[in-house]
Amino acid sequence: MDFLPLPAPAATPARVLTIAGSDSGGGAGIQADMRTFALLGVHACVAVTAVTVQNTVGVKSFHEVPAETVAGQMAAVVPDIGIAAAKTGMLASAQIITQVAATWQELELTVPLVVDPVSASMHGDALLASSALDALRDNLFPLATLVTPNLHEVRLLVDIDVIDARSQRAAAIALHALGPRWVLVKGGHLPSTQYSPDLLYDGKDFREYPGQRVATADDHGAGDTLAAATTAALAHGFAVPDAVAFGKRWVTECLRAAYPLGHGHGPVSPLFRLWA
Ligand code: PXL
Repeated sequence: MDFLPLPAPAATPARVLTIAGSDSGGGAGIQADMRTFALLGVHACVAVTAVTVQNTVGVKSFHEVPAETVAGQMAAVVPDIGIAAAKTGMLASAQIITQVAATWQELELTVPLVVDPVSASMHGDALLASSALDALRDNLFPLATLVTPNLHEVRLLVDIDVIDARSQRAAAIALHALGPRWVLVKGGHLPSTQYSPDLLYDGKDFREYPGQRVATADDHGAGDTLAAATTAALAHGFAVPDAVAFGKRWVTECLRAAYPLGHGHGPVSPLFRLWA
């Protein structure tokens, strides 16, 4: 597959900002983002939102970072380092979401923003307070270039059960009405054995990304990796449909390279690029 151009040694790479939670198991969250950004030759700045206590079996608990510290991290890096795109992952609470949205506006950021509305781990453990859904819909979605919910998150956000292509379109329309420029309704949890069909919508046209389904139980961090690779492509100036196509190809390769780890679900792996 084609990759993004790597920066020359000692040349400053494209920069992005990830606003996300830490996964102590190293498979999802910030750690997934950093792995993908590094292997795509992108420098990632980080605003940590929460420290999760988890392994490959589940999330035991998490500790939220104070909202003003999240804002402080954003305000420290943006004017100094400069970013070409940003991504949000686990945001934990309504206070953090509200603060991230306010800070985004105070910093007058106009670069692409990918909002992955992380609500739970693959084990079903909550990573977002249920009281935070309003803040996500009202404060952050209108600032987003692209939102990337999975089917569980679609249900929480717009109360639609996606079971087929028709309901996937209905969900895209309902989500787009919340204000993001583009919506990607991910079909990874649909009951297809051959494809993992994602649907992109901008209020006008639907674009389908069939995607080969990779049969593996080691898919921890897949959503984060898709959103991170898409963000990296946006930082390189790709249009949204091309950035999504790139992200989809990248996560498919990472799923093929996923490895077993611990006693639960191993992580998708961008390390394949080291040998590619
Ligand atoms: O994959 C979603 C996700 C995002 N961020 C953190 C996580 C997870 C899933 O477990 O732990 C910190």
